[in-house]
Amino acid sequence: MVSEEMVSRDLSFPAGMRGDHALIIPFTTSGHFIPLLDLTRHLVLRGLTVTVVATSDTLPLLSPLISDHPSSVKALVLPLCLEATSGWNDLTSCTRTAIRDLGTLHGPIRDWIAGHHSPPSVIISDMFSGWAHRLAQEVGIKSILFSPSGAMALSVIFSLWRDMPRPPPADMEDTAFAFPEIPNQPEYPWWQLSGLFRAHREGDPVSEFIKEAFLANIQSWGVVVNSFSELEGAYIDHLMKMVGHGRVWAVGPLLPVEPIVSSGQRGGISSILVEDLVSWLDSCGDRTVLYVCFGSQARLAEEQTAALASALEKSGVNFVWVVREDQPTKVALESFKDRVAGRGLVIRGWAPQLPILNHPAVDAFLTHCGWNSIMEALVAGVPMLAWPMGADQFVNATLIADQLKVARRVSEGASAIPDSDKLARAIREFINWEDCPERVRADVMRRAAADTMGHGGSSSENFDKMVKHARNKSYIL
Ligand code: AWU
Repeated sequence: MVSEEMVSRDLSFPAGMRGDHALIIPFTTSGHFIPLLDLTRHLVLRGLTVTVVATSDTLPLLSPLISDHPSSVKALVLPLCLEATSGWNDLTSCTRTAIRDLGTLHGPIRDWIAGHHSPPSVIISDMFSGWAHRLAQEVGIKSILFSPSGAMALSVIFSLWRDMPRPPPADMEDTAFAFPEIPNQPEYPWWQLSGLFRAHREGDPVSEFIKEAFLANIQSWGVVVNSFSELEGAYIDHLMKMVGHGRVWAVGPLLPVEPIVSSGQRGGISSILVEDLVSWLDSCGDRTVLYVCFGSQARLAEEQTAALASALEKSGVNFVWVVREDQPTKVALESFKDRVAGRGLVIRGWAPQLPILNHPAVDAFLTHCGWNSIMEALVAGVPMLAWPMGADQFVNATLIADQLKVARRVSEGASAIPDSDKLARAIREFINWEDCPERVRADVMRRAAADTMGHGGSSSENFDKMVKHARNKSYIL
């Protein structure tokens, strides 16, 4: 639990620490908050002191980091009550509201900086908190955009907000939108583009605020991406061209520095004891288990849950399936669990994803292609079955299935209801297939990911460069 002295009032950092103090402004959903906390931990390990803007909702996620580094990490808790998101249906509207509400912290943060005896020399803010770049300009310090999405996805996002393509007629959502200047010239139907972008309505105050925030992202002093050059080199280079400078640093994969197993509490309180989970996986043979999880936001509809349950049952494989606490399930999970007893483990709530992906029994990952899940699978060398649902996931699926070929597509879209026989067949074919091409390539990526974060690796060196630039007070803003 976070004690009173851990929460900043005027930050009792040693005086004269200016230039080594970074202000971190996250976004509140797990997929954004988790990687930025991992980045913050790496900043602290490189000697910076950090203040992390938190709300009552996010403070519990921050407390392990504060407990580990009480003299280097403080929380700036500001009063803000955010609406809880409940699934894709209203995810976009909740995200829009959360971005707007977080933007109201601009003034209080500016006042905090003005009154601070050792103010930060840099603000590092999440892609959804682009308003912070204007704040940084007001107080005369550098601002760095943190992208929890990959470089290819960020390239598409930047293109959309820069060029503002007009929506097609309402009944033509399959109209293709091309991005000819992005490497490999990707193109997507309108409905697969960012929901946040598609919700833009000219003249609407929230829409205009969000658009300004994304344009500020493009104009930020620097960009940090949770990716690595061996994975997305061409897209990282493209981002440098888009922003017009070289201060684009790929520093991923961002993962906790502590031992994988202890990270059972990463991003949430696990609904299952990690020890019980590990012993269940130990009881399965190596490379015999399919892990099924669709991130922290997606909730399947009842028909989708039923189709997936049927496919898992028919496939005959071992599986770990994460079903969100608030996910409606007409499928009587109890009788389903009885029928698959011994080979199927259903985790209702929050799962310790890292210990699962890194267990030798886990052979493949049925994922929605959220970027953190992709990075975690690649670090573990686990090939994926791709079911992109929204946000940047269609772009991510292009990268991992069509270009890197470390994944196979099995479904597409937040409302898709997969054919359970076809899905069962795809799962059965994929599991425990000795020289499955995707697994071979996933192992290549595993080694590349380990090298890049290791001493002398490109991401490790990029991180050092980013910190050096951020500390350097002589930079012209
Ligand atoms: P992930 O990025 O996989 O998925 P979302 O939560 O959907 O995050 C953006 O964040 C993505 O690019 C978007 O596509 C959007 C969003 N986790 C866990 O530990 N246990 C669980 O039961 C469920 C999730 C962790 C998981 C990962 C994160 C989810 C950046 O998808 O390990 O770190 O939560 O992030």
